[in-house]
Amino acid sequence: MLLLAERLRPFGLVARGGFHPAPADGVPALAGGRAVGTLVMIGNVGRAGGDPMWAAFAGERSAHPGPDPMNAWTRGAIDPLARDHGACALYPFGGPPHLPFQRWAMLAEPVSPSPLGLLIHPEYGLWHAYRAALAFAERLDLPARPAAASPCASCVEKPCLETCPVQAFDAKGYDAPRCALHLDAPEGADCMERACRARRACPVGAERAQQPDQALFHMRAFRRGMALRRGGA
Ligand code: B12
Repeated sequence: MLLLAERLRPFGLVARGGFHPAPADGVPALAGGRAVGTLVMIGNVGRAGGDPMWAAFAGERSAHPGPDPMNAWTRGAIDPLARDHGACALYPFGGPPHLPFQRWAMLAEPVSPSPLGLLIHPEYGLWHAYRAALAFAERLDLPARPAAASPCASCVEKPCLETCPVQAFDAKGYDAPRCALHLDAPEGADCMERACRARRACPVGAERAQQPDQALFHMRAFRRGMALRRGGA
């Protein structure tokens, strides 16, 4: 695992725990139908002053001129590493169908669903994501998953549910088309340029929020994805 951490560091990525999958966890079998013995989650975590993954990606962005530069960059980082470790690389993108990364994340580390649908981490808050998972045939020794209560359980005011300018979030879920319409309008500039206002309203790990260049990149990707779903450009 130490070697893995060293290989991930230049990309600003980190190993985010792992677990030994059960058949119900939806982890695809390896080539030849062999069951996965260990799944290790890989992702990025925001830091005050900037997300190290963003810094690494930004330096290589021009090498990936296609429509999904971060996904292409991620494959470029993870595929060789998986090969060298004798693992199979799985990715959160490329669906539908989507691999259940959020379900896997909850088995690997102390994250839990926030009212926004994003998983919240007790330290990183909402400022983290998953970029890949490494599937090993072997049942590797793993440290025990630390237990931690969800910060949302003791949050009385729930500012995340009060802050969206178009009330795209409520107890029933996330109205993504409503959110995207707002982002298309001039009034959406604040969410576009500084990241989702509801996400920023959460006090947990707030100092780790994305810097404007990273926020704009992700929000543009989200808006482009929503336009494609609508059949737009
Ligand atoms: C489709 C998708 C979307 C869709 C629809 C999401 C939706 N809520 O309907 C759209 C395009 C709208 C979207 C948007 C965004 N997404 Co998205 N998305 C996905 C994707 C590719 C698939 C999700 C899915 O359908 N999985 C299939 C199901 C079967 O998997 P599952 O893990 O078992 O699903 C469980 C969770 O979804 C969970 N769950 C989800 N919502 C809720 C809500 C509650 C209340 C509860 C209890 C549980 C819960 O319950 C499910 C059952 O176990 C995932 C990546 C992935 N492969 O998981 C990213 C992912 C969920 N998205 C992510 C992110 C960050 C975003 C954005 C914030 C990106 C951005 N712009 O910065 C935006 C949100 C826009 C905003 N306001 O900022 C991250 C979330 C990381 C985290 N901290 O949890 C993921 C995991 C991708 C990643 N690279 O890490 N997304």
